[in-house]
Amino acid sequence: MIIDRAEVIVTSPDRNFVTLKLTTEEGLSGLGDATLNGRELAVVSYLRDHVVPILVGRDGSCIEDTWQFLYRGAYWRRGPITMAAIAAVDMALWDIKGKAAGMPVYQLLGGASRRGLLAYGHASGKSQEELFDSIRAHLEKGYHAIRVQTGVPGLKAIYGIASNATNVVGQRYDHEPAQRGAYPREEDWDTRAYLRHLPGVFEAVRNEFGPELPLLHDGHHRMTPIQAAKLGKALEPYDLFWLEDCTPAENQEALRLVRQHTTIPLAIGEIFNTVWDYQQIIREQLIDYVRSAVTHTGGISHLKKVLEFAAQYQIKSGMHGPTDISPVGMAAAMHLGLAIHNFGIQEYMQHSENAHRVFQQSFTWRDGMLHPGDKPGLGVELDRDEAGKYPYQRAYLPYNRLADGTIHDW
Ligand code: CS2
Ligand code: MG
Repeated sequence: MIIDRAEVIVTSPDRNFVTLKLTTEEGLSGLGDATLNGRELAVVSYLRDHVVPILVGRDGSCIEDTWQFLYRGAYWRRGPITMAAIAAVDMALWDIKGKAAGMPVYQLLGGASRRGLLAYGHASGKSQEELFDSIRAHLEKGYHAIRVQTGVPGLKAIYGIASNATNVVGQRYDHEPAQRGAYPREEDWDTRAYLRHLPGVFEAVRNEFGPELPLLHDGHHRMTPIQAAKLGKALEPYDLFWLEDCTPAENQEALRLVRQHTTIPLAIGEIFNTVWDYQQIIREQLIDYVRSAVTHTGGISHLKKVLEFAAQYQIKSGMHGPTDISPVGMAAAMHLGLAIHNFGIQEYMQHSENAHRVFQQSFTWRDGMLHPGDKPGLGVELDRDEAGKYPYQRAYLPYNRLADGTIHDW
């Protein structure tokens, strides 16, 4: 199965996506997601300038060997750009292997461990009324688990909060994608105001929607360890499924302090790239869910290793699935999630209709659960004509400042 062609396709149906397409001499093709939100072209160059020239002519059936060749061979290991590029190659090779075998990728990974994948969506609102409307809209769309993000009195713009009331699934692209434009948008932040406001919001949500609905929250790296501990304690009565990214977790030790004070489940890792980023927090059981995306963690081959390591400590998966993970990356997550034993939950934010036209997919979404489908490979095809209608557009994630002008984690 010699790789004959490797192409990098950039398309922007409502947001930018970077896709690697590998084709073998036999004419089998595979797709891999290499999208790095707001820094897309860096991965394009890494692939086009450094990876494509050494892929062509290799035996595409050797997935692990190709992974090691790209990881060890580069000498410069880890990091989001390298690992997104390797992930794209890895996904594309699993896709090809599945097509060659006539099996969906989850079968090659050991077969299904469950009927489907519980998925959560993103509800948000500036006010309680908008938030409740958004939660109701998600319930109507079939979600059985919901992430709750809220505006904070006194703050104008917060990442993850839709800026208008039409926060209906599939219709709102005004939050979370990197914003198109020449310069990143500035938002504002005040941690004390947030800590005062959030517990009351969860109390109101529980009173309105009852005790059973799994609720999640993303702290987006904004708290110090002691602030995170305080928030975890304050949220305990509302029985959250998880509190995500409570601190900037590249300081893995910070989580020890959080753990000493609260039993709230912790989820971390959407900005991690390798098992090495998880070494301490998994071994010391400082988290409950691994948030990595297949796209940003070296592909199916590497994330599977991270999740198997996590399984030894009863830590589960909670794979990243906002709209900056392309339909190809989402498909890879679904195949992996279906096969592993320690699946927890899958984030599923839903792509726009234009994105669905570019990427033809075979997954199903029923009763709050995802399933990757049974087409051979990953089950996604890319329509080149549709992709060509949407050229790349410069886009940046926002940043934020405190009232005195200090830049803060967003
Ligand atoms: C968020 C993401 O989905 C999440 O949990 O944290 O929206 C994240 O900020 C973006 O993927 C960044 O690209
Ligand atoms: Mg997050």
